[in-house]
Amino acid sequence: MGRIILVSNRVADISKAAQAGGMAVALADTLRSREGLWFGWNGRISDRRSEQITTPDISHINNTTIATLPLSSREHEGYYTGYSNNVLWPVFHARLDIAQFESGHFERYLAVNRRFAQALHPLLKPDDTIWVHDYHLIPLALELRKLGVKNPIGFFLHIPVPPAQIFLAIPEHRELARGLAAYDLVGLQTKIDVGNLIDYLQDGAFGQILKDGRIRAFDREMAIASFPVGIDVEGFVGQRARQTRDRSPGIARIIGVDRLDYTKGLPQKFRAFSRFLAQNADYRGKVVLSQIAPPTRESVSAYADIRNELETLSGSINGRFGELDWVPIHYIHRSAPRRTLVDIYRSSRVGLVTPLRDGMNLVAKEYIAAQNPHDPGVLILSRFAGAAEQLKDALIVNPYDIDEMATAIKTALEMPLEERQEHYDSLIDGIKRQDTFMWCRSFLQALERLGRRGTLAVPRQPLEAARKALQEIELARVHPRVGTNRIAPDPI
Ligand code: GDG
Repeated sequence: MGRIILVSNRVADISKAAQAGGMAVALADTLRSREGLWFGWNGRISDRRSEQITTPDISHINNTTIATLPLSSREHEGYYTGYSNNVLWPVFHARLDIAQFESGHFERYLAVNRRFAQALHPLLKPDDTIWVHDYHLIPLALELRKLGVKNPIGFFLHIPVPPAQIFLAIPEHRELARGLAAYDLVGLQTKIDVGNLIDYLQDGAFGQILKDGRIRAFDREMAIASFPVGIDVEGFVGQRARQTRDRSPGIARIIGVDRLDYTKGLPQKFRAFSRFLAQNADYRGKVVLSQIAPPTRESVSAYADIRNELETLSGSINGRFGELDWVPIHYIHRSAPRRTLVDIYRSSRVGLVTPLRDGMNLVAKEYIAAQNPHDPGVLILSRFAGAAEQLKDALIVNPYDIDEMATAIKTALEMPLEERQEHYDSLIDGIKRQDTFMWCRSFLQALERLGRRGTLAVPRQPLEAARKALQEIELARVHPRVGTNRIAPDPI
């Protein structure tokens, strides 16, 4: 069996993968069981001379080779901040209003991908399988193909794909599509993402769906399929340092854990909690919202704006409802140690996960995994998180609908034990089945199969599958007036 070559913007420290959590665990696990190489940026910003470097620093951990390169500050500004974080991240999360289409950044983005390809190329062997991660590196396969690389190359996008009309707003959308077409397999989080990408490729890049379900575009054929990212359930729950505390009677806690990002819907979440307190005076003094929101990408101005907005909002809500012995919102703008998250999740009555848009959202899965099966808490989940496609037994809400979220908070706090257990049983089952190891295995098996036989069983009618997924989420949504009752499908 050939080696696995992982490529990502940052290379995780595989000796500390368990603490990093999420997919670092699965990727490190794959590299443990098979010879491999992990290639990417080393996190350092050097001077201009580093733009000429195409010989990576090499180190070894067991049978894994780690190969990394620095970025110059000009590259960091154009490739990372300018294009990846100020264009691709907002547009793919359907925030055209925040995107900054400034000239020069795309060229820098391409140049870094080209330099990465030049540095990776001499390290490759003919039977390697290459797996590239995320939006920073869309053009990498095309740059490798230009250098003559014929190996199977797969790409996994961790963030959502926007509807075609939004994708089309990116000035360089066709260059990005051409880049995607250089992969053999493009993996996305959900069926809805697959539908969006195929829609775009047909309308914006004149792609065709072939009989076997693959897509032909720019004279290449690629398979596009969904591989929902999962968590390492046992690893996550098992890492707690002490016996987890169960919930204490008295004050019920609602927990939110989100990087402080404008996609995570934090102001809407705070407003919904405020609306809930305004409408349910009997709950004042009996419930708190604890929001852990570690800082990220602080050099990007939109992140400073969201931070200011949240600080103002939490201050005004606490000022309006708080008492000397009760503060309604605990807002923590710091990272919590990973092993304490299990404890915090488990002792919280409600998990409030309401992003405006999210590729998957692992916090939703971690919250359920941490629950006590005999007395589980309730997950409230945005219909716009990729996780909603799998976790339909959560209380599914529209994060733009403040009243609906306020109602869902009340429903969750008052849900009887039996109903909570029913929801939990069905959710934990799916989370255990589609865990992080299954995600990693199924993607690599699909890619290697494509490499060997050139075919892969993908849904023949991906657009139909996407439509069905959307309809199922709408059916699962909490109805604002009738609590957890599902909306009955229209009889006609
Ligand atoms: C991207 C996509 C997709 C958060 N706060 C703390 C902390 N975390 C951990 C959580 C969770 C992870 O970070 C966050 O993962 P998410 O999936 O929720 O979101 P993104 O960071 O936006 O990740 C996303 C994911 O990639 C994987 O494909 O699901 O849609 O946007 O594991 O627990 N960990 C610690 N302290 C914190 O304060 N230790």
